[in-house]
Amino acid sequence: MTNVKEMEKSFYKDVLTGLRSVPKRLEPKYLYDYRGSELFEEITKTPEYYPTRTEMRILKKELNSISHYIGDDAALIEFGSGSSEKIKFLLHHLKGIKEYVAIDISESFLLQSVEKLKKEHQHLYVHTVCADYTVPFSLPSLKAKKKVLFFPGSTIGNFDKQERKTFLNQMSTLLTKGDGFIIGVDLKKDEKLLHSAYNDAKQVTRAFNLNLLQRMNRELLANFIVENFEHKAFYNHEEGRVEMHIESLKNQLVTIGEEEVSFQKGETIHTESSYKFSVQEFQNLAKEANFIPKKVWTDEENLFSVHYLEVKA
Ligand code: AVJ
Repeated sequence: MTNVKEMEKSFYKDVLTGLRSVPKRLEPKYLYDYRGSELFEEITKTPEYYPTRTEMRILKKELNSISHYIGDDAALIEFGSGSSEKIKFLLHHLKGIKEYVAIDISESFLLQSVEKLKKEHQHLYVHTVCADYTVPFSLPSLKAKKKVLFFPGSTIGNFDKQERKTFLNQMSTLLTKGDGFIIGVDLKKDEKLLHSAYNDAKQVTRAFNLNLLQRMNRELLANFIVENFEHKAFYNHEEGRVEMHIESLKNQLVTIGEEEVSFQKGETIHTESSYKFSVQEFQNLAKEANFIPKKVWTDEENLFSVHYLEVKA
């Protein structure tokens, strides 16, 4: 288990480093405290945010094919247990899953969602790991014959070029020859659709982004005045990613713990990138990280893709 005090210390350190950088930035993982995880769940229910719903539709449509790739004695290992709908669905319908490992950075969220699962699947071996999967960690020892990693929601899109390389390589080291990796990847598409997915009318995405300021107020004794900042999200064509920023609406000075940080009017904190890929682009990445792309499932409108990769050696 990760020590909470240690986590808070590194949050403080990372915040100061990020806000003293030019341009200012904060790692997207910090968006997901308990409140942030709740708000993300709410985002997935907005009409504009298509990824979660589309991925779920693909899983339903392709259940038989997925079952074939998973096999009859597998441990499913999930990153980010916030996506409980997808997991519930797979565990309920795929008899080949004998064991389940939930890995999440938010311990309270993790324990809560896993408690329910245990009650509903009494014959399933369930393990929880509270970890930051952007740094190396190891898996508990498992009983099932085959390991299949499950990384839905296009969270891979949060990582920059180097981070996703490291991540995919690290995932392949958790596995042995013949093990699998099911990963959801958001596809490149019409810019207007992307824009509205990150600028929903009910402004849930705005609340999700600005919660990061409130989190710093709560946990780091910062004094951000939330009204003095605004949510900003747009598609960056050259980079092939949606960028989410928090924009300062005026020149201002903010205290964070013992330190002060100044903001110029119009200056932003880059809080998240969400890269979009073509099927080919993603398969090439997978190949570079010791995986064989075995199968890709998509929806009819080509909004989203789910890949089955097999580890090579
Ligand atoms: C959970 C990282 C996949 O990038 O679409 C949703 C997070 N941010 N709306 C995404 C998010 C703003 C989401 N991921």
